[in-house]
Amino acid sequence: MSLENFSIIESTLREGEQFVGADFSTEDKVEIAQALDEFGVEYIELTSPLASPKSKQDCETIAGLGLNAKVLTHIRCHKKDAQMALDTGVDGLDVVIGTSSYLRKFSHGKSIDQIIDLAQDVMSFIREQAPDVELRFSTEDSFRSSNADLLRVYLAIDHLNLVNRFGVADTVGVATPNQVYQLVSTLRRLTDADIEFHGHNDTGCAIANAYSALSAGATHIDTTVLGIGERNGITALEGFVARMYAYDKELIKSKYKLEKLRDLDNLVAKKVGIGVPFNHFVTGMTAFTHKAGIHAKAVLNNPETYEILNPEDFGMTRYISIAHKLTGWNAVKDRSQQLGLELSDDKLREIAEHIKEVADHKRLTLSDVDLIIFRWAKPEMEEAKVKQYLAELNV
Ligand code: HCA
Ligand code: CU
Repeated sequence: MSLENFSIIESTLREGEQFVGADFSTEDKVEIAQALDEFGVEYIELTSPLASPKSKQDCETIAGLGLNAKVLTHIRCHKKDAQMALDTGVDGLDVVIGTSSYLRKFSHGKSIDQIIDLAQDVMSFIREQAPDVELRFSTEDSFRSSNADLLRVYLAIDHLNLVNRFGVADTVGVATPNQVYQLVSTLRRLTDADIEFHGHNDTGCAIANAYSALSAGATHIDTTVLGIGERNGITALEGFVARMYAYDKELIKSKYKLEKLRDLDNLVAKKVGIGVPFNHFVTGMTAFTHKAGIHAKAVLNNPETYEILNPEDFGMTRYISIAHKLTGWNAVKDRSQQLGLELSDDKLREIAEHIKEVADHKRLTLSDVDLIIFRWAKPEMEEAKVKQYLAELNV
């Protein structure tokens, strides 16, 4: 298994625009596209120019920014869409058509034979117009389409040798990592093009599915910042990057500017009117917070004991929570040192016991704990003086 050569297709400006809270202005899109480009994603996918007149202008604007990332737009499998998309000057087209019985019946009403005819026609048209454009053909709701149908469609297109990439989409978030592995490896075996995976997160498998797709030979993964998209969204950029970091830290550090992730998340969160979820991958408030005394002790000795991600690589800081009944004397020692106190182990043990007793009866804050530490370490010091000292220390 070699996962080194993958690219991120960042779809915050397409799938992300389908998130209920998103309504990006041109300025928003430019700002987000630039932030994604600085982070280092390889592709930026934009809403179809057919969506609205403004969407068309935005494709032109972003295609003209001269970003390092390639700019793609996402269209239905129609010649009219294709022509309009080509006219915007983007680097590539992501073409999609539904193949599941649901979409055939309740969306476009076409049979598999009609889908094949149309797709061959549209792909050939695009290649005639634009021999160098990067071209991807994908099926929507791939994982609720019959395997036989899917293969007929993909093989018919593969036969024409026109596309750079095939996409598979878990449109409703139903696929498991095993199913993704099987479909991607089958396509890998039977076709010559690169393979892109797009996965929704309805059942919490989006990141695992993306990883499974890469393990099976996929080359491109769709993500959005904070995972935003239709319903509860798709593979989150931060989670996917964290997963790949756990696979090969140095590779990911060299591919992306990880320390820019937090600002990118804050930017997008603000634009779509949400906060970064407390437990979000990498950038969530508690992502690097340790609590239990046993954890705190080991983390203070060597953070890797309980951390697969090094917060510093992401410009984040580790936090050890001590204001609770699960605390331990090693964590209290660390905090005491931050407060400028050198205390004996016996003293620290006593203080930790006391904090536990108090915490059994009331909720503590870090300031409460700091005061307790001082009361035990320096009983002679007046409380007003302690408070002034702590305020000046500002830790
Ligand atoms: C959608 C379509 C899509 C397309 C994915 C792709 C999906 O529902 O808006 O083209 O790869 O999830 O199927 O986002
Ligand atoms: Cu989608």
